[in-house]
Amino acid sequence: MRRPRSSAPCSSGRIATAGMTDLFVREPGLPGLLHRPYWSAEEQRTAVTAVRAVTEDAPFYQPTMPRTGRPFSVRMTNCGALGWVSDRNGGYRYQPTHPVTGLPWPPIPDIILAVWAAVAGYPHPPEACLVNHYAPGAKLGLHQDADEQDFDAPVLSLSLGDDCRFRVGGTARGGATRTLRLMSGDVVMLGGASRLAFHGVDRIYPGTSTLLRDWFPAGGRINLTLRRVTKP
Ligand code: MD3
Ligand code: FE
Repeated sequence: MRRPRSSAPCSSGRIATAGMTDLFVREPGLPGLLHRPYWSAEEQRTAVTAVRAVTEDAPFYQPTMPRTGRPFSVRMTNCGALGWVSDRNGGYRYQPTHPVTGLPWPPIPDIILAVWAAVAGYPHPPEACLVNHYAPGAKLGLHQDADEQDFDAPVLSLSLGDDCRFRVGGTARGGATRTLRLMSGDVVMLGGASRLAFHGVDRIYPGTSTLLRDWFPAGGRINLTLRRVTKP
């Protein structure tokens, strides 16, 4: 069920060669994408407690697609100065307040900011931390993250709870894609050539983690996506 912490993070990767990236696995054919286990089990529990506190002030809501109003199967909330939201009339955008409560987003917890500081290699803090909750059966179609003004900063993803099948391709729609299995505690960083790669979540694997059991008895996955939105 759980990957032993001592095992190689991903059998298909090879180890990069410079600086912090020594600790990452580079995926062949995906330059700029780095993937590795990051948080220990204890750190994962600390992070869940912090994210749960965020959602008490900024509850998960169900975003809808621009124009059609079709609901996402993923529920979302945010912390940080700016949050990513979507609805039928406003479309995809960043805004400083929760679309349901109207309140400012809570601050990004320190344990999450610390990952950016250690990993991102970018000299300014993230402005947005999107919190996605995938119940069993939820998925996220292939898309690009292009609602930001700053594509120089990487995007950093942290996974908590059940494993998922993550799909990533190139920067053009319709090209070849490949899949990675993301597990609780993993970090993925998308920078450089992969910053505008198409990506999505095909499915989650219910029952592969007990981390969120007390919060979501049916299981599920939480993804934290850290982004720079504006140019510094
Ligand atoms: C690859 N979330 O919220 S995070 C999203 O697991 C989103 O919830 C997924 O895609 C999730 O927009 C994937 C990993 C991720 C984030 C940004 C990327 C992968 C990326 C940008 C470029 C390429
Ligand atoms: Fe995305």
